[in-house]
Amino acid sequence: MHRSGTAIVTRAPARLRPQATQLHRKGVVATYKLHDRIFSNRHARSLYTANRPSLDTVQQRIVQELDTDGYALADARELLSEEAWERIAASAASFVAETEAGLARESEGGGGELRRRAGKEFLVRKYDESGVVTLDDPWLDACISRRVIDIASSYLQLWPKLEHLDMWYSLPVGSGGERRASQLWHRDYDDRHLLKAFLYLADVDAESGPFEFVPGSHPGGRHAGIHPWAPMAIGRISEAELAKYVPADEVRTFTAPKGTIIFCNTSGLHRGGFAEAKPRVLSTVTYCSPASLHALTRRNYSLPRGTDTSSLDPVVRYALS
Ligand SMILES: O=C(O)CCC(=O)C(=O)O
Repeated sequence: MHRSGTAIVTRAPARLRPQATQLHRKGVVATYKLHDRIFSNRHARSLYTANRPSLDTVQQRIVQELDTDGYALADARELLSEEAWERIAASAASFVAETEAGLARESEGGGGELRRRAGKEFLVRKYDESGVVTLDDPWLDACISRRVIDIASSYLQLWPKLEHLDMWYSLPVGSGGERRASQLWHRDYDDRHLLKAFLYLADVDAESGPFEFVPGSHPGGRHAGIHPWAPMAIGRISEAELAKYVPADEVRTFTAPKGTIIFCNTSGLHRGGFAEAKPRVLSTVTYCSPASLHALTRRNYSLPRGTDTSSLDPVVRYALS
């Protein structure tokens, strides 16, 4: 979740807003750079180096593919137990049932309780900006399992922070609609040390808004220089603009069955969720560096007050702190 405003912007008189916004941006960028180079990320890197996990072959493959291409695919059951997967699938079924009941109420003139943002009405979120998530939540439990979090730390080469967690229901927008917001090509502002995972909770075909990515557009990749990542840059890139640099057949479109996990450094070029005919349902998680939480982003969830995290693995406690 974006850190969009500070007092310097919100309290500035209207005529001074542009200057205040500029000042705010400069401050945020400088804070991010300091935390990335010197303050918090240095510590997160040394924690990783001192506690390097040993990865199995599935984890190694994923990290290697992330390094080369900026994305990697896996089946949920390669990383999670059958029971863990069944629990996630059951919580997805409840979310879908609640969402579809809410949509039915809306179409009858009632509703209003579904979590949707202005400008992004096509997306219903389970938590949005303020989820209270218990440690036994099936998706959180998977995201803090060593099997998954060790992929994040090994790819990012630091102990990561778990910044964002949600389940999404992308509404069909009908054919002939126009892409908006994250349905357009963009790089995420969150961090350059970024790893998202999307777990498809229903089969995704061309009509249900597959996630798409330009392989090699992540930092360090062969296409990193196309409208390169910069802190706080949120520009969208048109299809025609992208085509100047990347032939259409290089773009990866992830139509895939239920249970597929897409790991991706989304500071690379990506888009998705343009569901024309069928809804798309997925769980998503974002791991980032501490510098991002200091300067660019805020968590979208919290643990219930009083949650005891003392018995958690230190890397997990760090991710949630
Ligand atoms: O919904 C999608 O597939 C795109 C998501 C996206 O742009 C993001 O998570 O940054």
